[in-house]
Amino acid sequence: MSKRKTMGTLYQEALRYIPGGVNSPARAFKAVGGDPLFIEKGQGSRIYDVDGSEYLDYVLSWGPLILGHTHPQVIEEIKEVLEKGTSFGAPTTRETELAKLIVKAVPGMEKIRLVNSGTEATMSAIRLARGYTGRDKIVKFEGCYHGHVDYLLVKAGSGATTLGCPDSAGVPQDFAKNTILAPYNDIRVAEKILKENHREIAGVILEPVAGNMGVVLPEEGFLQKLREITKEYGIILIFDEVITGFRVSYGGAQQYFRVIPDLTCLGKIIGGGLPVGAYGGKKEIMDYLSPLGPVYQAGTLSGNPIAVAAGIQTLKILSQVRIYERLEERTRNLVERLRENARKLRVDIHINQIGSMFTLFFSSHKVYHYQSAKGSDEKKFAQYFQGMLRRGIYLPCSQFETNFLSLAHTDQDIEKTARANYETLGRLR
Ligand code: KE4
Repeated sequence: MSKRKTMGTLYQEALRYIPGGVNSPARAFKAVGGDPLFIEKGQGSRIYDVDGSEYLDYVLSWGPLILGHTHPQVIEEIKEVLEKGTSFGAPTTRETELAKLIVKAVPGMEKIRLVNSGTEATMSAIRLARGYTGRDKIVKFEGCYHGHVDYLLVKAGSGATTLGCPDSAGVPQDFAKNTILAPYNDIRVAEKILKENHREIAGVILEPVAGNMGVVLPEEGFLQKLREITKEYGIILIFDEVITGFRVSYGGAQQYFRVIPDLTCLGKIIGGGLPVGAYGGKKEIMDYLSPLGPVYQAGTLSGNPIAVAAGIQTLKILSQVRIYERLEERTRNLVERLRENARKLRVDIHINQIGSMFTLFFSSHKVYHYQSAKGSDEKKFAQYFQGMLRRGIYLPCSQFETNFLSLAHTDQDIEKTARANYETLGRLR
């Protein structure tokens, strides 16, 4: 049997063939130091690296695994569908079933188109907004990340901010000139922008709860006011719910805050860990899409039977009663313990939490927009990340990402995490 390769060797080998050794820069440990772990398997709330070390997982594949890893019913369903084939490039009944489940769950979605990623969903929703209104400009908010769409990589959050390139190279000025930036949670500036440019603005896109600056909640009335103003000017309001969809509630942030957008983008959870994205909304807008209308969008593997099967099974389990209350309760318990630890140890932190998502900022002030998020102590975060990793807790490798809990996280997991947090905070320099 060949000698097991060390993690370092695996990383060196990956570096030889893959830029940075990762297929998504968000996975690089550049902001926290050291090399990324190579993961062998996941089970419930845990992942195991190739050396067999076990970690409590708060990344959960960056959000999709709200049921935890390898949920038996999801795995069973995937295996059963797999036997019949992997892809046909033709309609299947399961695509209609997943579409129906999502349309019934998400208040603003009368029709939906399945795609393969969140990026495809936001890119397509914006093209649709432009095609429907005949206008070119788009408003996005600083710190929000909507995937790696050229003209949305402008003051983008997530890995773009983590790795210091919120405005990516390779995006011609010409592409970005139709993107207007606004500060998140500042309704006055947003209102001014919309008032002054409404004749040219096709749509406004935002994360209704930002997850890519770390978690930043909408201030009271922000979403409601944005809805009113966009409605007044016939501007398409697009909620990017790739993170919040089926995360903060079964109907997403739009149900949680009772603000209904014209279009919604989804991803992550609706694929149950396989590649699925979706966008949808009002029927009269969605029917502008090819083959009915003039806005083209397509995809070889869109609505793929295996991915759709994982999504259907995941949503069916999530539709059961009290699932979200249980997730929120456990998350609140953990967050309260972390706040108490920081108080006892006199460490300046600020935690934003909603549903089963939260971020612990190394900041002495409230974090309510991109600038205040960026004011966090990233060095201290890196030390914290490494200390928690040494104690078997796997966190997102960036201060500007979201921690997620799953249905598989137990009270014992919370206890272990709170203890590791206390020991780690206690040793921060
Ligand atoms: P994908 O293309 O990565 O499936 O989705 C893009 C996207 C769109 N909208 C929101 C609100 C998102 O959070 C994302 C992707 N999220 C990042 C992490 N915050 C995914 C991790 C990664 O890029 O590897």
